[in-house]
Amino acid sequence: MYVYVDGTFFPKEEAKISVFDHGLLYGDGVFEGIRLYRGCVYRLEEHLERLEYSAKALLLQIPLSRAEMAEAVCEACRRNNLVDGYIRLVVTRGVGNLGLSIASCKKASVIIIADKIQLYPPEIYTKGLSIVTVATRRINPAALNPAVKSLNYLNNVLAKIEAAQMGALEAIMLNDQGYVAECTGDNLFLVHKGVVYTPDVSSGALKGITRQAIMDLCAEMDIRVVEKNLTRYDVWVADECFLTGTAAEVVPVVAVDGRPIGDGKPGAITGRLLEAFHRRVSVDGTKI
Ligand code: PXG
Repeated sequence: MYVYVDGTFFPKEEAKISVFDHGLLYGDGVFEGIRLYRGCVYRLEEHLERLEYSAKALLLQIPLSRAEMAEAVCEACRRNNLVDGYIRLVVTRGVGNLGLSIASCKKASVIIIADKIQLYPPEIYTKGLSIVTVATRRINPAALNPAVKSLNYLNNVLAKIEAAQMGALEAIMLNDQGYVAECTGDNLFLVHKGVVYTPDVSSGALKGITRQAIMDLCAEMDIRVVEKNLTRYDVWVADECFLTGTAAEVVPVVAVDGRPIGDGKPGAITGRLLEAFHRRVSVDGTKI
């Protein structure tokens, strides 16, 4: 495997960054997780735009243009002979002195890893996932807006640890007002009486690219989508629940907090969306 670091492809073992990189010292940086399906990078422009917005919010100058970044992502896939895979794009603040100040960091570093990812065992997609609500709240947007996909993922890591301690593979995180925000690495959707619901991004959810893809599919399929504040009660009484994310794709949820969702089996609308999503990803995207 070859990993891109600042313009050069290194064998996996030799791909390294400095211990003085503020990405490591302070979690000062941004990232994207992107999928490659049948030689096409899925929604690459959207991912690069979100990366640019995350960087802009942190006053982080990405050293490559949008077009150069797109080309580097495609080249990373080609170098690794990938047809289906997962791309981790990271921009760190770069090497600096000790101390939080960004002033000593002269140039951001760009890392591109093109690999495979499997978040859940395959049977989860047909049988469904059981998840729990955890006590760890989603970070307040006034402290660090979750719309910024930063290298500070401790909030999510803590929630994931809590989920694992309860024997669950994923966790619902509430915001500081007690409304559902999202899961640790996925957005959450409900279906109730034929209408699809998802928390508004102001809840503290990431503006997920898979979330948007599902909303686009709903529009095409004449399924109404409502973005609003959702409570745990709304989740418990929903007919269906599913999660979306680049790594996770579309995952049916069949139980939450020990309560079956609907009849405790993956729902019909979830199934239709999952199928439509898979049909779409294998034809859409930027050819590498
Ligand atoms: N919420 C959070 C907090 C995320 O980190 C999503 C929602 C889904 O967004 P997208 O744009 O991917 O539909 C994410 C994305 C990983 C991994 O390695 C996690 C994500 C994406 C790719 C890989 O666990 N999370």
